[in-house]
Amino acid sequence: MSESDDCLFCKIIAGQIPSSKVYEDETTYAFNDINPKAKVHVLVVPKKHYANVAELAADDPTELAHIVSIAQNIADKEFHGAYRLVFNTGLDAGQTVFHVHAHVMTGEKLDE
Ligand code: IU
Repeated sequence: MSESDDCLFCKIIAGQIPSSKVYEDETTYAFNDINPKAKVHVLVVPKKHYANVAELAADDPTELAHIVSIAQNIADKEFHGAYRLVFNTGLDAGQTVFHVHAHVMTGEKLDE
């Protein structure tokens, strides 16, 4: 079994678990967070499995830049280009799903 066989977000990307899709292209998938922390809270994930943003940045910085541009596009549409972008990295930082995901929070003025 490969590590991604047991990965929740790999299953969401594959359509084996339902999600509220916001955007999809060849390399990247975005869906609404099931437990939103802002009016608009989207998770943007590479289709290829990486455990965290450091692994993604080391292996495919172009995909990381692509994820940032998707975040920007969501925020341009939802809240005049203002957004918070978070990559929780490691258990002690609150990462609970070990398939890298950008939290894009927007749609309203955010607390500081
Ligand atoms: P974290 O950075 O790994 O803690 O973020 C995981 C996010 O995945 C968290 O905000 C959850 O609400 C979200 N999530 C989801 O959208 N759908 C799910 O089935 C599960 C978690 I489990």
